[in-house]
Amino acid sequence: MKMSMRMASLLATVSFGVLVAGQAWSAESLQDVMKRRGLTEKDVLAASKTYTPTGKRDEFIAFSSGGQSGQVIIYGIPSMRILKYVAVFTPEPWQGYGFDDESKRVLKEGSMVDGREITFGDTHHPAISETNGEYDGQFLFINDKNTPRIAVIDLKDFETKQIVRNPILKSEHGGTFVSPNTDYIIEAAQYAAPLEDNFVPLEQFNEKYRGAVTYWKFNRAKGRVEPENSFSIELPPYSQDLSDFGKGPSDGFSFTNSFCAERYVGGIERGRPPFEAGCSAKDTDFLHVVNWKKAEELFKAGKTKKINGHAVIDMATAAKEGVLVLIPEPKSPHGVDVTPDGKQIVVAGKLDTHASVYSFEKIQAAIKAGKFSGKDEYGIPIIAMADALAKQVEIGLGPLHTQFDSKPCVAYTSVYVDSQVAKWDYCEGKILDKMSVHYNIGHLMAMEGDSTKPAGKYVVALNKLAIDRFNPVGPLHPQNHQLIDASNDKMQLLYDMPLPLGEPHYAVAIAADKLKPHIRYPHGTDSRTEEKHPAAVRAGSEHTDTKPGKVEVFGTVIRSHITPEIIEVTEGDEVSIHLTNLERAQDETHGFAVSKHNVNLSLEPGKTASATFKANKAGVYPYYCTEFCSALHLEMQGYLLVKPANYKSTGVKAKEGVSYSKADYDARVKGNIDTQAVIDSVVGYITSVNFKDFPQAVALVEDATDQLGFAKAAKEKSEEFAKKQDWHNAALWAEQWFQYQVKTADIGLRAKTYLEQNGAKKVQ
Ligand code: CUK
Ligand code: CUA
Repeated sequence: MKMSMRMASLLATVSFGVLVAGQAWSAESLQDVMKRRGLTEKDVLAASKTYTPTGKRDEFIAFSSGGQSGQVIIYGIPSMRILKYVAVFTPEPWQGYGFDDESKRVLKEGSMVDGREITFGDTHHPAISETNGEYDGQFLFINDKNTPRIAVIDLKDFETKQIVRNPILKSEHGGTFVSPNTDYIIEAAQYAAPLEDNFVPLEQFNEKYRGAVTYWKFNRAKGRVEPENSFSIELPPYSQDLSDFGKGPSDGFSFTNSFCAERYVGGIERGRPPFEAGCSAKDTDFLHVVNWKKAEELFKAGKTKKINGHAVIDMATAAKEGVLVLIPEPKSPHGVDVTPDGKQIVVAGKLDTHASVYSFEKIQAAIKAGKFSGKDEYGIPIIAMADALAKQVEIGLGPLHTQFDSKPCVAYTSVYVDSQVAKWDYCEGKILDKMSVHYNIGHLMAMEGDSTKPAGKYVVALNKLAIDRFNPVGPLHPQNHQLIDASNDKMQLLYDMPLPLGEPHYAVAIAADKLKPHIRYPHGTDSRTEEKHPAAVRAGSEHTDTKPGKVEVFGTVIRSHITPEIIEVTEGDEVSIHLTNLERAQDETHGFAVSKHNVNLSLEPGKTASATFKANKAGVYPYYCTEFCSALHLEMQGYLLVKPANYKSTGVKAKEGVSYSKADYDARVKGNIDTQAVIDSVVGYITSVNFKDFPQAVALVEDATDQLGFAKAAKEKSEEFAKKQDWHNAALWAEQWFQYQVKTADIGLRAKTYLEQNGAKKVQ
């Protein structure tokens, strides 16, 4: 019969699939597989340390910069499975980012620059929010080196909520790092430039070009940066580089190092040696030590000047008030990392073989005693290296970045030129172990390894090149993140993971159980403002407002239809479509795309999102759901009809493709009654076991109950039409009733399988 799809056969298919999966073990032994795949015992041991069986989860979650993609990459450790790319500075269609009105607003906060739209970002350093110096898993921040700005990502839903553009920098690098209670987020300059937005000839580099470090005030309750409560400190044009906040005894201070303190200005085309020569000529650059608590007092006391509307403490004030001192550091340094106890600061220089360990106590003593070796050209006091240094440890060629282990005094430093990870003791000043990684390591990441309580266990080497490591995919290669087991004295290399999304400079990893993201939004949430969306509607209250030149649709989506299914507008109208996902079920996201109009929404359960566009060309434009959400996903469709401005209806009546008789109706109803028997048997099983002890199953049962409710409503409609002997509509509604039954059965079976696999027990 025309409309039928037998429930029994559907059920048979589903349960057959489960059976086959259960029997899929082959007779091959481990030895057979090792032989067939050429694996050594060491390989198998490494595999057993990363392999994560189906259904099992990771112990740590890593947030990696997505480099030139302007995004953030999330993956699990030790499985190294990529879980998500979070859209931050660049449009990303899957998440609807830059395609729905709500996220466009966020993206535009940082993308409109002097009338140009920036659709590229260069993310470098992600930072997880901290409480008392420990990762708390609430927020993630990340910077853009190219168009200086930072973003706030809320880890309740892993969405970007805010982008703030730096009002004075033209280039930055040393962000984002957070103070121990996340009251400030640091963003430091890279390539010096005038802080105002004007032209200044390079000849005035020393006099007019400047660096700066910005302290962005973060309001944790609101989950937003407050630009009006943020300030910067003007710095000399020394090419500031990485930064870190003090903690424990050094809380209240921050550290920013630099390269090219030579202030060399290149100009190959003018016959001068290039930047790289002039910027590395001297033996030392400067570590900037900032007393930011004092700077905050100056800011609050109004001892600032305004540049582009932003409060800046100038260098003279900073020097006079003891906010800023400099310490020489050897040579073209890169990473600056404060030890977990906050007592020491590790600096590693690209062109020096040592890690230099500075003592915060010594720095403080020198500042208190006024013991300075002199001042730089800008009047900033300099502490002699010898008066601040605790020790220097020979690490290898090109040490870059340092992270810390859960064991006291143990640090890991990436060694760029040697392509090694060095494990060393910064208290004793000795190397403990060295391991070669692939070419060439930039940052490395230990678990919670820059917090006050590192978690140990794993280190990941973030290698810049993949070269021959993976199957070739053309001249542009992915990067290679290598997982290292760091739980024993000797490090062991476990796994190579290609990362194909820009250059991930830095990454941070947090214990997975600290993250508690939402499963769904409260009904009708604007996820970007986290408030009730003004255009949210419930089932049955969908409507369309038409005004001259403007059509506004207030609709809903749920398995497997979009309400409305037909949207009629006139050429030239501005069209706004607001859609609310009515689903409560986990992972029942619907998409919404309109042919040729650059619209794609991602509607997670409970979310409301909008698309506004100009219907500038008459025509017929199908729209549909872009997520394969159910068996009838392809039928989750509709038409946007854009009529010409002067269109007159021809009065043509539609002819149905097929018309249904009483016999069709009766057959459909009989089928539905059989289907109900199957559903009842699944329900019988579920209620016969302790399903209430399984939150996952409870959620599925709730969803199934919802669907069964819809089935009941459709059944009543079909019966109304049957009473009027309108067999055509009665049969169609009977079919809709059946569709809801299919959804109920699908979810019920998922619950049944889950309960069987998780050891549900019979209840009396
Ligand atoms: S940077 Cu790329 S390796 Cu931007 Cu932190 Cu050091
Ligand atoms: Cu909703 Cu496909």
